[in-house]
Amino acid sequence: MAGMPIKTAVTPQPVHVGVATVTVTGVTDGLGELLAGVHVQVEGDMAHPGMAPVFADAPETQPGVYTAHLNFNMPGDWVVLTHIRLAKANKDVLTGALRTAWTLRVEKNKKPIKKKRAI
Ligand SMILES: [Cu+2]
Repeated sequence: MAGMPIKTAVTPQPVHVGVATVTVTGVTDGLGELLAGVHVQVEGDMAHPGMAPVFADAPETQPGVYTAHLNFNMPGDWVVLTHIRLAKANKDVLTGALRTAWTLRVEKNKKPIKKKRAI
């Protein structure tokens, strides 16, 4: 797997105090295919201590394009972090999990039932 070629862009440039648009692209399966069920959030942190971070959800506004409106509420140095949460499972993962559970159940069913002892 080649990894995700994630890109984050902030507009307008130069960035000024106030709401800016943060665009995240390149969330793929590593082979170039877009992923479904992805949740993207961006976080803005100031370099100096004592500032609460700002967050914004980035819904998918076009296929593979996630757009957030982040409020840079103070002049200074900001760091933008991108949080990407992938869908928890896909068909292959679920199929494998169900097959494993089925196999374990069948094996357990072959064992004799132990009667619980009354206390
Ligand atoms: Cu600040």
